[in-house]
Amino acid sequence: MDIRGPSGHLVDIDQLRTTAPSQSLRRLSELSAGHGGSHPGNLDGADDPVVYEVFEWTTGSTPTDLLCAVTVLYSSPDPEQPFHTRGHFHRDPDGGELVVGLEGTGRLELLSRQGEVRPVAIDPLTWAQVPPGWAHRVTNLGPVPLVFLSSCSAVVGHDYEGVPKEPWVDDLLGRET
Ligand code: PAN
Ligand code: ZN
Repeated sequence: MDIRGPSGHLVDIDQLRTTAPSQSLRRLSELSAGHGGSHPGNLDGADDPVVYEVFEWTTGSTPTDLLCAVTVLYSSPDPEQPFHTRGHFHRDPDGGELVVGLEGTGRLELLSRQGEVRPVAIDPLTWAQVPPGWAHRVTNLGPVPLVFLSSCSAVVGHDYEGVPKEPWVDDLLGRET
């Protein structure tokens, strides 16, 4: 059975933009520490590209409700500085997450409060788990957009404080794993 749509892709990004009830994006300048150092102010769209878009659905806002997100993480023009998501801890220390790769290839990176880093490969239709208490981000290591689905409690909360903007993993080492 072929589960791909007419475009040959599992995910139709234009359709996500039309239908997803909650949408956000991050540009390079917001993530600058890991993407080529400092960026001058007043960057225009070409100099300050969209690094990723996030599309979210939720069943409600109680602890038993679920949040589902699809992130489209674009491929960096510089393979030495691959694009990654910002990364966060969950405010709920018991709140883990399921991550499922849909398109493209990359790496889920886990970071403990003690500074331990665990890289996990992300490939199409493979899944990985974010254990409760670990910060997490995803890095695109391929030439095409990395699209992945995340699911967790709707009230898990995102905490970006104390999460380093710098790369957590040596990217050349990471590509060999
Ligand atoms: C994901 C992330 C998404 C964007 O849905 O929120 O990939 O990453 P940042 O939140 O770090 O910008 C998730 O982990 N939800 O909990
Ligand atoms: Zn999360």
